[in-house]
Amino acid sequence: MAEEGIIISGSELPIKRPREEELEETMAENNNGGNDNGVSLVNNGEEEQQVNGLSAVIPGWFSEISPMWPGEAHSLKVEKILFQEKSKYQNVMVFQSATYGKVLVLDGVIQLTERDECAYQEMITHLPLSSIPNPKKVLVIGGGDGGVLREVARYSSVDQIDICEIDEMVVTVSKEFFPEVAVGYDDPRVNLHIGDGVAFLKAAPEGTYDAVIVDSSDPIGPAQELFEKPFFESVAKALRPGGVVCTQAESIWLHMHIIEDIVSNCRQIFKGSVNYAWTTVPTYPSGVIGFMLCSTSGPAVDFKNPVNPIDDAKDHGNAKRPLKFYNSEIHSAAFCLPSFAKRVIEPKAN
Ligand code: SPD
Repeated sequence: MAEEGIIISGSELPIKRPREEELEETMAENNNGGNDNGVSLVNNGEEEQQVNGLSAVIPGWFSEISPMWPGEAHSLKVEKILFQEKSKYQNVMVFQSATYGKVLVLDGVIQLTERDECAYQEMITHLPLSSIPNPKKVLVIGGGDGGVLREVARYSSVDQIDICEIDEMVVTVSKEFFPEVAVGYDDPRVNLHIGDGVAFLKAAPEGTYDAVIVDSSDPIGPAQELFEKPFFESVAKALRPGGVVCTQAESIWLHMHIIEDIVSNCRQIFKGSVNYAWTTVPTYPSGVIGFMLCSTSGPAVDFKNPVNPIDDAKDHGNAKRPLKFYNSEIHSAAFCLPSFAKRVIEPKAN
């Protein structure tokens, strides 16, 4: 029987769905006065910090506390805080960690680390782009750090790479502190638009893009609308027949209720293929992250069997380095779901 506040989300695992009021309570409890997600950013001081009576985990460590993953917090040892400022949209921070290189944090949530960013950026890009022949026009929504651009730039068939990032500070900070990620901006095919991705897509002429990649942060804060049905409708409209979208789609361990909603919306909107894939990223909550892959009606797309393999390409394009994470085997493996997730995501198959 489900406890109050616990919803069995169509699976045998008790997936906690934080109710609105629980989220608010958690945020209030963890509020450290400067961060909406209630993150404990702990100084390098000797004394254990107290945050509203709660122990601030371990001094000198960054702990990622958020109502999106209640009751747990991954921590990284901080060597030095390199940047911290509030942009128009969010808190932006960069710190040097002891074990993962430099880390980019938005509103208290890790977006990338130098050590494991390859896994996320390569997968969110190559899962969709290796699945269609000759992608030409690609749109990236979010992704202001430039890592997805770096990966899109590997495809010589691509002649236009548009990116719409809401927060200019993410772009400037990435260029300053993460040159190996922001190298994506050096490609002459890239057109950067600073603005709201939702509005950008609404205004895009119908059938413009071969692929849209939605590299968003989590659905609290500026990225919230990127997880909602009207946004997916705009994506479908902006894609050509048989065009593909790949969106950041959270963790099967933490967010099955969010994934269930995304899958249900996508099944209604995208009349081609609809698939969920996932991969490991050690510094993301629960150590995994998923991707929603869909195609519009038109030429069929089989995401599980890519027609445009990239991993044996000799030319690395403007990425200037070989792939670190992605390969054909990992592509196929990404679509293998644990049984509890399969029952929710692929109900017809069970
Ligand atoms: N929980 C954090 C998910 C962040 C996904 N976006 C990362 C941006 C990297 N380009």
